[in-house]
Amino acid sequence: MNRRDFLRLSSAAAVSTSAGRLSRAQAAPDHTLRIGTGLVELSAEHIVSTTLYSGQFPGPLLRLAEGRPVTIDLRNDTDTPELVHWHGQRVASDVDGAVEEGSPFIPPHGSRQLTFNPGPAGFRFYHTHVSAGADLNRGTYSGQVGPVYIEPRHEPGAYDREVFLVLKEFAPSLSRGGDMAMDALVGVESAELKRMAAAADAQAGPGPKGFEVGYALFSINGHMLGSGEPVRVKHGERVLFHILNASATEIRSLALPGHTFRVVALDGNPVPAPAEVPLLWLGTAERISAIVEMNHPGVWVMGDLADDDRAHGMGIVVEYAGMHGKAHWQRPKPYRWDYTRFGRSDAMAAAPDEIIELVIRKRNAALDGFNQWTLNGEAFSMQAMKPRYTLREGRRYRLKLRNASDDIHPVHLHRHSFELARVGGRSTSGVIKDVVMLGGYQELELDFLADNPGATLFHCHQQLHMDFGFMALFDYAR
Ligand SMILES: [Cu+2]
Repeated sequence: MNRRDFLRLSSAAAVSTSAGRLSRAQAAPDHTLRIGTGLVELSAEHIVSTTLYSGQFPGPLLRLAEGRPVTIDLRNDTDTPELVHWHGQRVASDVDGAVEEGSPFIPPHGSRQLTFNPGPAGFRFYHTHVSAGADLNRGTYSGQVGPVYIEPRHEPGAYDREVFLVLKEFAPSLSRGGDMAMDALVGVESAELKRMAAAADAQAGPGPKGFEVGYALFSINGHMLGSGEPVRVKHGERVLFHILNASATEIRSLALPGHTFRVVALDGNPVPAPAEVPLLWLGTAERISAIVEMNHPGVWVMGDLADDDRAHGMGIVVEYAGMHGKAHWQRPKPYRWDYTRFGRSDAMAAAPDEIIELVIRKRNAALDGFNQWTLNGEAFSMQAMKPRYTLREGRRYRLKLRNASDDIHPVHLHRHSFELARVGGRSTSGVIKDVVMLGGYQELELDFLADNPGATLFHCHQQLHMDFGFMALFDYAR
């Protein structure tokens, strides 16, 4: 064992440094991420300036190995404090990158070094976790996102080519009202939740609707459709796509005309029942790994169903070897996303030790024109660090989420994975995720084992929702 290995193993917790003061445990990093302003050339005509990781969008793909400690230097070249969140990984609270959990900020023009054990295996990602509020230059509205692939100990390898796709909008602006994809999810609306939403709207009064965020430019891997290199494939190949919805606020769809997707993993976790679907729906921060058999030669647009978003860049060309010409798009038949297709229907999720019920409500335009979100009537407060729930290590919890709003909420639990127990009105088991879409006026039940002590954040991954109240903190009883 050399000194570096020794240091890595001995520094179980992260080491923080402010500018100019080096800690004794600084080691040579395996990876360095520099946070700073840079340009993204989405197309020849559209070049945006935003905050990036290491000057590129998406940030560098970090290939890590499950269980092999990694040291990462985070350098903040900006004038504002930053946070890097290791989304989907089972790390300590001070490494995770959420200030509500106790992770320190990376100071302006300062740095921080982390050492952690990557895991679980699969497709994860990293992104900033600062609150943006009304500042659309900050948080996940910026270009601070990058993919992580944690190599499993045994890779199944049933594919010929692996392609990472990061879906992302740029040039955000505020508007009143938006166009939420209401045809994305299966499931039944609850009359009671609708009544609760109507009552909340009546209470808010007749004013204008709260702000939503819209975008002028759309991209896959930092290029608008038609710019950048196509995905080049060969007839007969099986291509494994790892797709990340890196949007700050939007639900995305993706279809490839004449092809189907065999979904093998959700949020990086292999599903119990891989299944073929004609198109994909992904909430903010969700990942899908799907194998496409290339059996329909041509030049195709792999793109979003929304014509306007695709026309402004949300797509990428898939080109078969030997095929040339203009890329073709065909509108697929409507298809609603059903998580239970990939789960077990023959076995129920294990009974929980405790159920925590959370009712989600919207206060229309309650905060300077922005909607405020509450959980059981309480908006998250950074001062009080509430709402707050206490977990006991080793217990199995069921979160029962009841959405008294018409918005879809991609809800996210930090530092733990959860198992879907009931979604869209259907029971299931075996689908392990870290983000899941909760449909408008719907209910959702998800289970997790309290097996990673430390403060743990739960929130909607829609940046506007999390910044304006939709957040709760779990901590562990001592
Ligand atoms: Cu939400």
